[in-house]
Amino acid sequence: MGKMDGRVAIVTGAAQGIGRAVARKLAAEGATVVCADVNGAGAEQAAAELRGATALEVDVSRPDDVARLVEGALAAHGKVDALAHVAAVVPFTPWDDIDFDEWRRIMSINLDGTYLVNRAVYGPMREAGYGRIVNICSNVVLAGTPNLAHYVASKGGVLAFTRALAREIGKHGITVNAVAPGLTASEGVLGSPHKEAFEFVQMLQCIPRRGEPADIAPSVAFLLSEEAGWVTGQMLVADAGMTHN
Ligand code: 4PL
Repeated sequence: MGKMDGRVAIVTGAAQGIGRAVARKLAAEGATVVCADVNGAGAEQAAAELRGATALEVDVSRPDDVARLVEGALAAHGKVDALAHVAAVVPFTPWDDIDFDEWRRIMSINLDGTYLVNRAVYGPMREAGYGRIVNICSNVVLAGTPNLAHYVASKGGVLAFTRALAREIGKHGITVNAVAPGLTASEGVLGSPHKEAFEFVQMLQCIPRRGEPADIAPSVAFLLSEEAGWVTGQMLVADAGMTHN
């Protein structure tokens, strides 16, 4: 018996990192998972290891792709109960190098993507009178971490949007929450200069070890479960106590 038994969940960014760990956790809790990622082959691989899961190649910054995602989920599984919106890019760009193209690139994927995917699942969730949405934020909105001002701005947008949307659609039985990880050993982070920050970040955590994607997934699963229905518009910080909000 799992907390997601009988539920259909879309996970964006499911090919790697936190998204992949969330897809595994939701499947382990009984969900039928739709694995979406801009890396279509990676999404297929993620789905292949999960019973009943399907995969779709989706660029969350493209309205047509996102429409196809929700249509595909409905065609394959008949409903969308839950969304874990994890897809995002984690840049490492010193302030001197953030030109407008780089700013727009991050906003387009991280913030426009959040709007598009939340907007697209809203239709079927409203019709069903039930929905659970979790958007992945980051504790950088509390810490002001350097070398990613555009990313910090995009995640600040994700947090404020999550709160605002929760207020509007709670009356339809839909909750909207954010999970804010700290520095996590995802493929994206490990392939960037952020990996040099683990030692420093561990000094700030209450629990002094490297955060892994599997450390984040249970918080997402809780907020996507039916029993979390009295919690909405909140940010759950899963960062080993590095920050407080
Ligand atoms: C504490 O989300 O939360 C670096 C890079 N350090 O992306 C993050 C911390 C990074 C973070 C993050």
